[in-house]
Parts: sequence; structure tokens; C-alpha cells
Amino acid sequence: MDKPMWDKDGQIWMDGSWVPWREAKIHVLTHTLHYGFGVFEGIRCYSTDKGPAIFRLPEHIDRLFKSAHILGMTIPHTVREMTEVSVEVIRRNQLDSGYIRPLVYFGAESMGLNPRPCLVHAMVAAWRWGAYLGEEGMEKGIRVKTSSYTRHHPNIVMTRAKAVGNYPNSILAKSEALASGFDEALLLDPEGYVSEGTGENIFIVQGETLKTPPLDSALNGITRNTVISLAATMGLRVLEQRFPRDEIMIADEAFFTGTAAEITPIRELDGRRIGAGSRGEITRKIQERFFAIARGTVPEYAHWLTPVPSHANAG
Ligand code: PPE
Repeated sequence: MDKPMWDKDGQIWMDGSWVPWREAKIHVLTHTLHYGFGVFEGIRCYSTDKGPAIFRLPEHIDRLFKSAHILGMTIPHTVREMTEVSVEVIRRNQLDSGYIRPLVYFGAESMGLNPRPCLVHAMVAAWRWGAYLGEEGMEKGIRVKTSSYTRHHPNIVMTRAKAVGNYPNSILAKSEALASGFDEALLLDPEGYVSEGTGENIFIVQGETLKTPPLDSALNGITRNTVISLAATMGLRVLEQRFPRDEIMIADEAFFTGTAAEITPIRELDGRRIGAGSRGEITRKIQERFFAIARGTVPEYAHWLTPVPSHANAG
């Protein structure tokens, strides 16, 4: 077994201080642990010729603050501070590339469903994280199963927020898909239209057109937004339009997008081959463009990268 997550060298930022990794602990009566009311982010840092660089950091920090605002949580730090900490967490942990996880949660000051007596806490950690759905999946495409679970109705939880409490739904769907021998689940919205994956937005390719569901029940993904902007420069039309799952089965290609999942081709849905049953050509081009930008080789997209200063003098 791999070493557990808590057993690493390095430092985690908690409420304004850098804490040794193994000592970054909370009390068992932490409100968010009991009721799932908190918000988080997932951000990737890529290795470039000029050192590590964080992909679309301002957009992720902005979404973190908006998620907190939606849940009525006031983050006791500024946007600038959360941004600086996200850069520093890479530098201090001497990572060349990795995944940054900010989390904002209510503390152990009070129990019961009114969280207001609790203090709002924040932490930022970072670690190395490879291909989320496997290296092989990135090249050959993954096998997806439509979930028996429905994605959230926007009036059950609020789907613009990247809230901790939205994820039991994802975990149930993911566990069910894995137990049935698939790589990932596809969730439909309460009306039966395609919504998203457990931690990914979805696109289908029909000729020169990309189609992705509107943001009714799906998260406003930053990778989704990235693909929409890149498509325009690649001569592809993008439609944000609802579609049923059988449209995926007869699409030319399909892929998932997400910070962790990056651009992951989908080769099969519910046992039906999609297109040629392998990574499609347009998906491959979008992947290539995405990684070229993230790895800092496309100067016109340098504004999407926040460089991390050298960790030679990290302390
Ligand atoms: N939908 C959901 C439900 C979701 O969790 C994510 C990110 C996305 C779409 C894509 O959003 P974006 O990362 O901004 O493109 N999922 C995060 C959590 C993954 C995890 O296992 O943890 C992520 O990719 O960081």
C-alpha cells in the first residue's frame, strides 16, 4: 500500500501558520466533519522550463471565495493572502508540479446545525498527483457507466459552490461505477439530461462542434472554461446545450475535463463504444494544446500561469 496521506514530510498552511505535515490536525468535533458544510478548491501546478507554474490560480481563488460567499462563510483571509499561500505551498514543499488543495471549514466551537457560532478556518496543502484517471486512460480513453444516482438539483445544494457537502453524491456514484468494473460514473440531472462526471465536466464532439451541458446542475469548471476558450482558436464551435445520454453514445468523441482529470478521453458509455472506441483526434488535439499551455510553451497563454519562485532557499 502507498504511504497514507498524513504520513509525508513537508508543511501544510493552517490558519496563517506553516505546520509540519504530520501535525496538521483538527479536533474531532470540527463542525464540517459532522455536517459536511465547507468549501474547497483543487488547483494544479505544472513543471515548465522556468520552474513550477500554477494553472489559472486567480480563477480558482475567486471560485473559492464565491463558494464561501454562497454558503455564507466569511474567509478570514484576503484573496491576496490565499493566493500567496497557494504559491508558497509549492515552494515550501519543493514540488516541481502538484495539486494544491485549499479547504475552508467551520471549527469545533459549537455543535448543531447552526454553524454561526463556529470560527471559519482555512488550510492549504499540496502534493504530487499523477493522472487522475490513469496514464492509460489519458491515451486510450476510459470506460464510463451512467450512475443510478442523480446529480444535484440546484435547489437541494447550491451547485455553483464547490462545497464539501456536494461530494457524497459523487462518492456514491464513483464507488458504484468502480464496483461495476468501470473507470468513472456519468451523472444525469434530475430531469434525466447529462450533467457531469463525479469530479469532471463532460464534452462531446460532433463533427467540428463541441457540446457541453449548461451550468444547471454541473460545477462551473475552470478546465471546462479553458476548453471553451481554446475551441474558439481551434476552429471548433461550442454549444452549451442539454443533451440526453444516448447522444454521447452516437457522438464522434467524448471527454471529461477537470483540474485533477485534465482532459480525459471517454471511449465507452454503458458498454457502447463511442466513435472508434479510442481517443478521438479532436480530443487528442485539445489535450495537446492544453498540456502545451499548462507546461508554459505557448507564450500567448502565459497569463494563465502563476510562476512559483525557486525553492532553493525554502525554509
Ligand atoms: N465537476 C465536479 C463535480 C468537480 O468536482 C470538478 C473538479 C469539476 C467538475 C471540474 O472543475 P475544474 O477543476 O474547475 O475544471 N473536481 C476536483 C476534485 C477532484 C478530487 O478527486 O478531489 C478537481 O478536479 O480538482
